[in-house]
Amino acid sequence: MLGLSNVETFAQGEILQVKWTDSTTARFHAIWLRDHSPDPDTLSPGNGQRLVRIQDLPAEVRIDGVKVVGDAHIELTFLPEGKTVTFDASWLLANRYDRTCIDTTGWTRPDIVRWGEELQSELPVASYARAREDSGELCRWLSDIDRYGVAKMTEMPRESGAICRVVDLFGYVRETNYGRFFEVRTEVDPVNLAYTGLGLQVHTDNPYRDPVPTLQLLSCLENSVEGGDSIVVDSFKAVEILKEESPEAFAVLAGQPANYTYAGSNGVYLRSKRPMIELGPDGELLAVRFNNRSLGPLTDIPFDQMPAFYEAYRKLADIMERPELAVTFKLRPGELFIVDNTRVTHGRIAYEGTGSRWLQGAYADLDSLRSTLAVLQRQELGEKESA
Ligand code: NM2
Ligand code: OGA
Ligand code: ZN
Repeated sequence: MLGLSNVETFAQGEILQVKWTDSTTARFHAIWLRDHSPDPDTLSPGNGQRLVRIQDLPAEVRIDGVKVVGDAHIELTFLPEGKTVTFDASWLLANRYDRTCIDTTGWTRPDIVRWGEELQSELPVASYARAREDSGELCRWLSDIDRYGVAKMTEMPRESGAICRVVDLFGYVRETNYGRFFEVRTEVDPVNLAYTGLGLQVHTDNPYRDPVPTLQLLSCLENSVEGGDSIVVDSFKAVEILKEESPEAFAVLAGQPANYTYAGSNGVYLRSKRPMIELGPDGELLAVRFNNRSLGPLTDIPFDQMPAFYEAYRKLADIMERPELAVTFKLRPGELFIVDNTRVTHGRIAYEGTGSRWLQGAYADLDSLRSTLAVLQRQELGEKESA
């Protein structure tokens, strides 16, 4: 653990500067520190939730007096309250925001790996049987999904609905109008083109929902037909290429709202208005919505911008279909794949003829996947440290 080398205040106590022994230096504002005071009147000791409103904290808060306690704690007194609180120096280090060398692109999280066809031979995979028994194996699988946005699972129980047991490993099924889980096979009078033998261009599912399900799973019970191979493409990679090759096209898709709709079955009329490329306030790439079947009438794009939008959409679609971006595989009975549905698009080639194809699908969400992952990682770290 890093020790403290110097702690002082500036600007009449409005700023605290902390220097650690590796010469990492970070400034903190008094209001930020006061807001995060780890005392039982500010943060509930049981659950860490804040007990006060922002207006309960003095706007003119200043730090009056700093004391280093041992090598790992800093004691601060806040005025005008005269409140003394002890901060953990390693907590401050982990949560510092005064970083000059902050990644200014800030485009995707640094641990996200954008991939193309090279992932074909290294598609992350885990066995259901092992992941259920071994939390290290589960942790690795979830971490791969977090980083690559896609993974396979093998050795699933060969029974209808087993897909929900995979979701149980990390989170909760997101039930929708399609059911808790749904059958993906050729049907008479299909309510969705997924329930036919047609090929499906790579897409993210349910862009017409807001919020969209952030994880999609597809499991295989039978697949003896000709065709029906699965395709996955990292849309974050595709968008990166679009941004490089045509910044204007990127700007249009990120800057104009698209409309998505689904009204294929009785009693359902889903609509959303969201950009095809969604960026955060700092320019971070947050999500892609790409689905040729479900793009609704675009009604909220200015008349003059419409041709540019369609041109940009075509460009992105062309990139999405570049062979060097595609990873393909044919699901076998007992196998499943999962995608981050805000990022990795999936599709299939057409199938027909003799044999049968029976997949099941389900939705879930990334928040609980990442939560489970974080808990398992902390557990692993603890085990390593105590070993
Ligand atoms: N199904 C498989 O988002 C979509 O409409 C793709 C979804 C019907 C649940 C298909
Ligand atoms: C879907 C889908 C692909 C397939 O159900 O959403 O994209 O392989 N299916 O059937
Ligand atoms: Zn789909």
